[in-house]
Amino acid sequence: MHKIDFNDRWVFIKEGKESYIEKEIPDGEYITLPHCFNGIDGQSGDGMYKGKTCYQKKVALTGEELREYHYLEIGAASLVSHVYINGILAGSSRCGFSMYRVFLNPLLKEGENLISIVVDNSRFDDVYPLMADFSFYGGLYREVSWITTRALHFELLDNSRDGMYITQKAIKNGIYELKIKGSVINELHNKLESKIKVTLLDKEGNGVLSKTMKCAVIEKEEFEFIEELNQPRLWQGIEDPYLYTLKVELYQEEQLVDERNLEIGFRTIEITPDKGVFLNGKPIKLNGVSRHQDFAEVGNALTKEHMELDMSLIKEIGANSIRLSHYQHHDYFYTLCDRAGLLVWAEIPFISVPSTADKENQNAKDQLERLIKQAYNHCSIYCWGIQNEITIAIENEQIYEMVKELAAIARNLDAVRYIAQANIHSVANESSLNDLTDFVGYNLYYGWYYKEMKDLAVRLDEFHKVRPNIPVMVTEYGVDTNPVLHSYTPSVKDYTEEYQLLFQENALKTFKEREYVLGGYVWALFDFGSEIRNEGGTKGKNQKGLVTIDRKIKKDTFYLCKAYWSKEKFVKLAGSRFVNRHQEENDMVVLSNVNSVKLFVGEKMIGERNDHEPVKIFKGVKLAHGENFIRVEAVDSEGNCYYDEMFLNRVKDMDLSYVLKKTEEKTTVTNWFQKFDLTNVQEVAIKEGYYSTFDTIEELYKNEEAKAVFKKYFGDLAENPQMATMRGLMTIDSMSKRSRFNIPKELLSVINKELNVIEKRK
Ligand code: GCB
Repeated sequence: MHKIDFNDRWVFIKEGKESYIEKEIPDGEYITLPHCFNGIDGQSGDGMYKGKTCYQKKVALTGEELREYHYLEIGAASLVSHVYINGILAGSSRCGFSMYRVFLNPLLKEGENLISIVVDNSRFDDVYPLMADFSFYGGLYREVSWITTRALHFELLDNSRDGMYITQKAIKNGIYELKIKGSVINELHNKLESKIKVTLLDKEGNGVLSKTMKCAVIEKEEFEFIEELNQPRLWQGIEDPYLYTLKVELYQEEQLVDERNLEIGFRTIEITPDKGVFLNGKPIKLNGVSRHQDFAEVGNALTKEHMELDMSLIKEIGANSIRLSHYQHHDYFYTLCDRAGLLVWAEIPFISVPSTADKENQNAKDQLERLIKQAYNHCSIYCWGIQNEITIAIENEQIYEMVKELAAIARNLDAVRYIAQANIHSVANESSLNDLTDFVGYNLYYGWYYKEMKDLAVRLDEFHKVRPNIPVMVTEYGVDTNPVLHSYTPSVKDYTEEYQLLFQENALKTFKEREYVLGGYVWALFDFGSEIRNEGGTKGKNQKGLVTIDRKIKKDTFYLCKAYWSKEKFVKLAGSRFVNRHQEENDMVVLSNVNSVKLFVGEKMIGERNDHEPVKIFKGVKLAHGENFIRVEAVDSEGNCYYDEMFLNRVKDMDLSYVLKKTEEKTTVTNWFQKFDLTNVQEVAIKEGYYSTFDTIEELYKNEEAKAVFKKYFGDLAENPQMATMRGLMTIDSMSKRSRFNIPKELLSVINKELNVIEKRK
């Protein structure tokens, strides 16, 4: 297989005329892939383009070249795409985060060929994600490659990436089994003799294992090697992410015709309900971050440099695990994770609400199949996440069935890895949803969307008590934070850096104190585009990141995590952006993984600490009027020094630019029910054939009277774009189970009294 970049000089137009399928775009723009057409508007919060677009490129081929076999590999195109060669459909994909390939030969001709790719990011009722808190960027946003093969080659069209699957597992006392299973294709469909050779090389390039197998191929032939390896050097996570290279060569009569070089790590991962996670038999708390793939101004059109920058930040913070949410990420990113030693939670966008248009849930199944087949060979991946908060609107048997089916598909495709899910907090501990995967994650926002920070520990302990046999972790926790906002008295929904710090510290302590908690994934490492958001002084972004979307500002909480997780010694003064201080006495927060720390104001040392605490607070430090130079000095046990410094300005009056102007916030969280009388409410026995709180909003809306009742209590709620997508699923009853709607139980009876007298027409 010969693969070349096919990224330069595409012609792009942000419209999808039928004629572009076969005719050249007259006045398009020249672009280079990867390309996203929502790089700016997908993060502006002012509405983004959603619709058809077209990418075109010409390629000239000679008669001789046509005797070879040609494939186009599309890294990813969002959300739905169709590839046309000289006006004829050659292939398409409804899995906007996965790679796909198209066999070109039947449609190619000698001379010039026109390739048109129509990419559409409109809403499709049967394509995930349907609804989520991130921007559904459109574009041909990963690289495109042109692949040329000989007649004999490894499989290219089974939705896998490598045409083979490598499985490693420990079988006994330091002995590992290495299984390589794949297929060889013969384009000529006449019998060809081939030979497959596998060689395992260590980092220095020494052969550790070598095996050859003969294989006669007519059309397609499967092959399988099962070898044993004694005492391989293990992949030890971030401590020592040791990788071997597996070279798999395909020969036709002694001539090398195809080849794969795949990195592989040997490791065992055990997840227990009471003692947490074990990597190669050693306990490891998952100090995790979550990542969305987008970046300021380019949307999801990432280059290798973007991904390497992200990885350098992940390494800096000291995370040992990552949740790559909420969809399949770039293959190179999984490779970076293998090399960095991160344990990866990989997942599909079966998120928020299931499709009512796709009864078979085919799109979720397809995305799962592609994720697993394409990412299978990455040793960093320890689990497949099959759903995220899929019960936001409603939790019922149908959804359980869907999750069950996805779990079965994942198990069938990968017998070794764990299968997991991330539940919304409203899923009861006892819910049978929790029984459908090997372990469970909960997205818990106690102290942000609901209740208080301390309730995180309460909830986890309750879960563990009720479900002692289900391993549990926190798959999301976080708070929106705008690094220009500051407070002496941080509180929920103030969006300050100081509140994020408190929130994060509470969570990290909670995990640390509980052996049974597998760990947590902070939501999120980077701010990300979310077209539906307008809060915390910013539009179009979710600001729960520890780093801003342009990766330029590391919020204080970044260093808090670093102090907890990283072995790279450092010291950092929190609050350096909270420059103008109107109080004389200030608590100085020092974040460090070095025990011995001294704090200075000007030349004067005003305090010293020597302990293991990652957060060291120097209380009531007095500031003089005007500029104050604050310096912190840390010395480790070997005598190495680390410094940080900042200027603080003592001012007379409070700097109001640090306080959020509460104008834009109008969320669905209200107390509007207070205006209804809920005293002495009697329960209503629901009559069949009449409307009730158990009908979906869509059904209520079909009847003018029932709609009026709904509107009386909820106003235009059902018409806001987010709710609109849930109308077919959500009932008033299911809304009442979501704390953000704040619906008192008694209100259901009040509403039923009015709804349950309206007869349903046949
Ligand atoms: C969640 C979702 C995630 C959101 C996050 C939030 O539970 O899984 O996609 O971005 O909450 O910030 O609200």
